[in-house]
Formats: sequence, C-alpha cells, structure tokens
Amino acid sequence: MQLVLATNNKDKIREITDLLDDLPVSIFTRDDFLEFPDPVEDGETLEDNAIIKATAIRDFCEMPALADDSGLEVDALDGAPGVFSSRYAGEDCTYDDNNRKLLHELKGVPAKKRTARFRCVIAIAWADGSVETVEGSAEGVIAEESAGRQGFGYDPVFYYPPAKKRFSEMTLDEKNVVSHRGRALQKARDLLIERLNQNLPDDMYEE
Ligand code: ITT
Repeated sequence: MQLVLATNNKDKIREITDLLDDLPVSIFTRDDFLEFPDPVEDGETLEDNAIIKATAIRDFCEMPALADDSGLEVDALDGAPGVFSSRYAGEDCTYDDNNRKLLHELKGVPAKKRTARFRCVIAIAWADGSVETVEGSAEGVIAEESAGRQGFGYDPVFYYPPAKKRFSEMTLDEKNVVSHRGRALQKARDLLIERLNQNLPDDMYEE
C-alpha cells in the first residue's frame, strides 16, 4: 500500500512515520513530489480541516492520503487557540511566538485553572473516494514558563500530569504513547491494517 502524508509540518511527519514504520506501507511526503498543494484550511473544526487536507492531497497525488489536524484547547481561554493553534500569534509566526502569546494571555491565572488538552483528528482519504476519521486527545496543564528541548509547538508549555513532565521533556517514543497524535494514530493504524488485510490476494488465506 502507498500512503502520502498530507502535511507541510516536518515535526508531525517525524511523529507519524515513527508510529507507522513497521507496517507494510510505503510512506510518501511532500518532499517526494515536485509540486504539492497547500489547501486552504477554512473548516470550522479539526475534523473539517483534516478532511480538506486529506482529500485535496489524495486527489492531487492520486494515492491514499493521511492528514492530521490538531490543536490546543485551553479552558481558561474558552477553548482557544483551538483550530487556530498554528497561527495563534499571527500568520507566519513561530512556535516561540505562539508560546509567548499563550503565556501572556494566561498571566495571573492560577495553576488549577490552567487546564488544557491537545486534540488531533486524523483523516484518511482512500483511493475509492471514501474518507475515514479518528481522533485522540491528551489532558494537561499549561505551565508558567517554557522549558524542555524535545517535541515541537506548544510542547514546552504543556505539562502532562500522569508522567510528571512536559511533552518537551519526553522522547519521541514516550510522547507517542500518550499524546493526542499517538492515540489517534493507534486507531489510524487499525484502519490501515484493515485495508491491508482486504487487499491481500486470495491465496494468502489458503491453508
Ligand atoms: P499542516 O496543516 O501542514 O499539517 P500545521 O502545523 O499548520 O501543519 P495544524 O493546522 O494542524 O498543522 O496546526 C496544528 C498546530 O497545533 C501546530 O502548528 C502546533 O502549533 C500545534 N500542535 C499540534 N500538535 C502538537 C504537538 O504534538 N505538540 C505541540 N504542539 C502541537
């Protein structure tokens, strides 16, 4: 099976390929194509945007496509930045800009009220025209300052209580076990395995 990852985000690509690399699936990324569309993510939900990306890339590359739309929901900010997580501090902002803005918005908010969650929706657009979605989430608390060197995005401010550390203090494997993306990808793996089994030639089932 061939599968193209419908994302421009190299950090996502690292985490996704790590969790899928034991499957008999050839994974392609934007680097494998001379041109790669950058669809407008104008959906109202993570699910809408994941479907927009997966179908646009499936149609352009003519192979099944997997897209990830993810975001951070902070309770004290009524769910912001949510679908706007990548551009919270403005178009073309950096991860650091976003974290600085988030910490500024939460200045003075006590620890108990700094609860938040990462959410991830993965859409797989199949060659037959159908689309399936799965999701995962991870509950945490927004720290008072940035720290840690691993991960990406909001990981330096996302403290995960069960592990007593931030996502930015976890190895790739540790994060993938508990993260929103890791949880969604476990379900996406099941969808891929189901399809792989359907595509097995008949003689594979013979005793
Ligand atoms: P693509 O649309 O090309 O996939 P993107 O980075 O624009 O890349 P999203 O629209 O899904 O992706 O925005 C998700 C943002 O949420 C991302 O840029 C990070 O700022 C944040 N984010 C998502 N997953 C994260 C994670 O595991 N750790 C930290 N921040 C994360």
